[in-house]
Amino acid sequence: MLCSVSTSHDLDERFRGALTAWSTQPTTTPAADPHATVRGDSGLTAAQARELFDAQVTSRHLDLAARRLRADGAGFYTIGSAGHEGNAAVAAALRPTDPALLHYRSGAFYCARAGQLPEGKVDPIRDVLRGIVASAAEPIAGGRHKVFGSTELNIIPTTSTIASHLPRAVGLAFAIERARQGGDALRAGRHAAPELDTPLPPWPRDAIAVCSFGDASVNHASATAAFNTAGWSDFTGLRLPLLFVCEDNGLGISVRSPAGWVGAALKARPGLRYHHADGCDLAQTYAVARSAVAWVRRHRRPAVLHLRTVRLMGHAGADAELAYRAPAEIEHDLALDPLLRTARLLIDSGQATALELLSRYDEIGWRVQHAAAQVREEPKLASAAEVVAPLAPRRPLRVARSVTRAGERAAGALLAARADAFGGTPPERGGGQTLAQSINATLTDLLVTHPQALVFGEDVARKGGVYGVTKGLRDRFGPARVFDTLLDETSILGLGLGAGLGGMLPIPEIQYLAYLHNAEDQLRGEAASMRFFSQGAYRNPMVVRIAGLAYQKGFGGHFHNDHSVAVLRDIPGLVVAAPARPDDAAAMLRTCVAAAEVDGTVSVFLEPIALYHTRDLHHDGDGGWAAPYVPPARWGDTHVPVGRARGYSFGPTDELTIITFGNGVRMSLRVAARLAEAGHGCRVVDLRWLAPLPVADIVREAAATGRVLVVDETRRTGGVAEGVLATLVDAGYVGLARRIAAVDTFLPLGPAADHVLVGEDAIERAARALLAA
Ligand SMILES: Cc1ncc(C[n+]2csc(CCOP(=O)(O)OP(=O)(O)O)c2C)c(N)n1
Ligand SMILES: [Mg+2]
Repeated sequence: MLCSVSTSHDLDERFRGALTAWSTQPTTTPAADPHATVRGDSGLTAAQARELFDAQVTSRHLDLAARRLRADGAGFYTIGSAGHEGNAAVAAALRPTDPALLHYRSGAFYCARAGQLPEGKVDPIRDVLRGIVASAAEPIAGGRHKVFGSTELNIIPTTSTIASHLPRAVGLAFAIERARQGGDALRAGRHAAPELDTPLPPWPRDAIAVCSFGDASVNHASATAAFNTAGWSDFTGLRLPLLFVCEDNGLGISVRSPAGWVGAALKARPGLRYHHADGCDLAQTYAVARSAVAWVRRHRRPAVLHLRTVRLMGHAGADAELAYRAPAEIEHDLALDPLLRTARLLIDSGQATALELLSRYDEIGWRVQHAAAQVREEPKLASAAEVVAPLAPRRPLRVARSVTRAGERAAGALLAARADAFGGTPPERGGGQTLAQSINATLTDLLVTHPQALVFGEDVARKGGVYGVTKGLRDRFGPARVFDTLLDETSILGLGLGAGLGGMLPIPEIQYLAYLHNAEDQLRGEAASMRFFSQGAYRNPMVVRIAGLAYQKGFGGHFHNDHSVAVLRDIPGLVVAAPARPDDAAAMLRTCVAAAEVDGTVSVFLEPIALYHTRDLHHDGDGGWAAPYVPPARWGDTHVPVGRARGYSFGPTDELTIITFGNGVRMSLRVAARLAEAGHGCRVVDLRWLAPLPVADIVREAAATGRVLVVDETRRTGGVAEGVLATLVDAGYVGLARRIAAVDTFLPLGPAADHVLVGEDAIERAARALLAA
């Protein structure tokens, strides 16, 4: 027996065996009132305990079914909740309107929450089984992954990346609290748009957010970021109604959490109120969860609920846990089986006999088996088109209309608010603007026209950004809409992820591209995948401004001149904007915000630092890189759609096409002017969008000359040029094509950087060589 205790069959047998044995014991307790509490002052009524027993049993049978389906080749996911079913009591302590981001072992929570809705509204058995068999009919992810998620249950699907949902949960709590304050914090900005209704989150004012996770996950950087940010926020007086639930089974796959570590680590977190319960004991879990939830709800402050659980049947179906656990240890956990504990509670409190519970267990088991038989043959996603359909749908016409309407509002109903925001002098009345000034003015306008927009990041508020790009925004709109965050990129993006879910329009800033990378999964695994894993039911619209690219004068080195965008370009569905010019930056930023609003698009808006304050193009004082600000009435006419390049033409002939972006645009324009003087006609194409690439424009402009030079300031390997050249090949381009790109290295400090970066001389040499070819 001991050697096979990990199997679903044995777990099932044990439960039956125990209840059968108990059924022969004389019942001493008289039948109790279903409204009475089952034990002491737990607050858990007998009726509730029975319902939760059902949820626990349902979850257990789903785990057993997952193993059977897997063995039959019909199921694709076996990580289960067995041993964690005490989390049903956490659901019972919450309201079904409290948004939840769940651990993959929170199956009983899911079932218990489904039970809180009117009968038949959500069928947890069918939902979960469909996830297991990757049925396209699965209601939240549609067969894209086995997740716990449901709009009816306010359960937001999470990915399998440990703890990656925790920073989002912090953001969600932030969004809930903002909304609770009547949305007034949003509207409090002096220049909010009164005629626009700020979309409020679909949760009640007094909702709280909850997120669950395992014990090993407590150590993850994303988790520590979330704990720290919640505590930090609490310390500053910011209210965050968030309950962290740690389901502590003592193991992370095969690695033990050192005895006492999880409790010590969670207790030591400043700003987090610690609660602990035996997660195998339903009544105790309920009592402690209820008190924790009530405290969070009342005080709007973060707390942690540490539940001691056990893990039954190993980590997942394929896990042979006897390889790393002693049989006695496994046996010990089995004895703590929460289902048996709840059964005992019901029997001891006179609510049910062992035989009644056994027959209930069998009845639910039968229902699960029946449903499994029905869903196992359901169609799967049948084509690449079906798989990607919800990833990042784009409606460019609506986006364009949204830009036009924002302009109409700014020129109409919001005229006074806008004038006020600009201190009486709107930017279009001034002269040519730099890139930094243009972005600053555009952000000002966006905060006027979009009352749900928030600007935040490191140093963006009081200082106005390292380069002054957000200067004055806090004064104009107040600290509720423009604020400094703590120094943690994961938390900055997490805040955006939750705020976006909560109906806001976050515009976070990452101070330097090099510092995105430690937080990149919040973009890749979380932001970009939200629509994919929820079929668009949930979205996290966001425009992440990132200062980046190279060529900074006087402030060198890799960290402030990171020019690697490969990590962004392959994130499915992510829009990557890389404006070079002030006027393009303004239009493109408006596009990104409109796309966020209309389609829930997640964009990275990559700002070339070296061009922030550049005014001239060809000669000192020519002002060729500055551009006038486009007034709102013309935003519609000057709209730049996602994925459309900008072209420039030099000279009378059409001999060469230079395809470039960012700093490369300015350098290439200068080279093109020199070539034109020498009689060579040349086109320069500014890609403007690095994802999706402007394929049609690339192909057309390349074909026009038959000689293409790609000027790519990013690294040769994985750089943008690779994408451009592949685009040309894919399109059947047969002309000449060359590229120049940066050397595959980190950038050194000082003038040595010029040895590895693309420079104007190199561009000119390459262009002349191509012209001579
Ligand atoms: C970031 C990340 N690293 C590694 C993994 C692989 N992995 C999946 S579950 C797991 C252990 C998690 O342990 P714990 O947090 O205690 O949760 P439990 O499975 O025990 O409930 C690991 C390492 C992952 N999913 N995500
Ligand atoms: Mg664990």
